[in-house]
Amino acid sequence: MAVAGLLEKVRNGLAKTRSAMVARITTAISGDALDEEAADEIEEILIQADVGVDAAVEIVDRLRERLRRAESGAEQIFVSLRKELCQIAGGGVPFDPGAELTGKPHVVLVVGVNGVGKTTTIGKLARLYRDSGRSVLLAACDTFRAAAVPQLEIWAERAGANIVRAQQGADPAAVAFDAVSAALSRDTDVVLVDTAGRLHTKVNLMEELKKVRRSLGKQCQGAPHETLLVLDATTGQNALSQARQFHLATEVTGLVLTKLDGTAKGGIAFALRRELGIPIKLIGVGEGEDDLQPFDGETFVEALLER
Ligand SMILES: Nc1nc2c(ncn2[C@@H]2O[C@H](COP(=O)(O)OP(=O)(O)OP(=O)(O)O)[C@@H](O)[C@H]2O)c(=O)[nH]1
Ligand SMILES: [Mg+2]
Repeated sequence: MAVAGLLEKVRNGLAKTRSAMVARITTAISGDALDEEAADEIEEILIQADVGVDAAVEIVDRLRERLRRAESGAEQIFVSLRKELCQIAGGGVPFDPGAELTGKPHVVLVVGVNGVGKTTTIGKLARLYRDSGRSVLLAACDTFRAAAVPQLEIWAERAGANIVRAQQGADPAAVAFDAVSAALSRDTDVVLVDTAGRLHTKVNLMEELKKVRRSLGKQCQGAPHETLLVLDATTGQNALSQARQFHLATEVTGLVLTKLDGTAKGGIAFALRRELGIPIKLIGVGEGEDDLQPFDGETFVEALLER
C-alpha cells in the first residue's frame, strides 16, 4: 500500500485516542506557554491514554527541559511532544511481508490470551504474505474451541492459503508437527500457527505452548522463526504483564497490538515500547482484511498528534 494510504489507515485507526488527546492538549496550552498547570494537564492526558505513569512523567520532564531552551508557544510544544514520543516509539524496523524470509518454511507462531485477535491477525497476515507472492499454510493448532477451525478456514479461503487441521481436542503439538511436514512437502514459504487463547497465569497452558514450540522445531531448524504475541489495546496496562509472562514461556520476538480503532487508550504502544525489549511489529486498526498495518513509530506518532 502507498505510504499515503497507510498513514490514512493508521490515522483512522487512532481517531479515538487522537480526539481524546489533541483537543485537550490544545486547550491546556492555550496560554501559549508550558506553565506548571499545562504540564500537569499534559501528564494527566498521557496517563489517561495509557502511556503509563513513569513514561508520562518522563515525557513531561523532558518536554519542560526542551522548552526551557527553546522558545515556547503551542506549535513548539506540539513539535517537542512529537519528538519525545518518537524517541520512545521510533527507530524500529517495520514489518515487511516482502522481505527475505528466514527459514523455509518461515514459521510464525501466534500466541496470546483469549479473544485478543490472534486468528484475525493470522488471516490478515496470510493476506499480506499472499499479496507479496508467498505461499502460505495455516496451522489450526487451536483444537480447544469448536468454532476455531471453521473461522480459520474462512480466512484461509479468502487469502488463498492452505490449512492443516485436526479433530477438536487433538494435541496441538501434533497438529503443529503435521503442518510443518505438509509445508515441507509442498515447498510452502510461510506457516502461520494459530493457537488457542490462554491466560498467561495458567502454568499448564503455558507448558502446552512450549510443547507446540518444540514440535515446530523438530523438522525445521530454527522454527518458530518468529513468535508474535497479540495484545488487545483496549486491555490497558494489563498488556504489560501479559507480555512479560508470555515472554518468559515462549521467547516472544514481536508484538501485535490489535483493536486500536476501538480505544482512546492507544498510548499503551508507548508503554510497551518503553518497558519491554520487544518490538511492536504490527497494529490492528479494524476488523477488515486490510486492517493490519506494519508498526512504524514515526507514522504512529504523526497520526496520533495530528491537529
Ligand atoms: N475493531 C477491531 N476488532 C478486531 C481487531 N482484531 C480482531 N478484532 C476482533 O476481535 C474479535 C476476536 O478476534 P479473534 O481473532 O477471534 O481472537 P482470538 O485471539 O483468535 O480469540 P480466541 O481464539 O478465542 O482466543 C473478533 O470479533 C475480531 O473481528 C482489530 O484490530 N480491530
Ligand atoms: Mg482464535
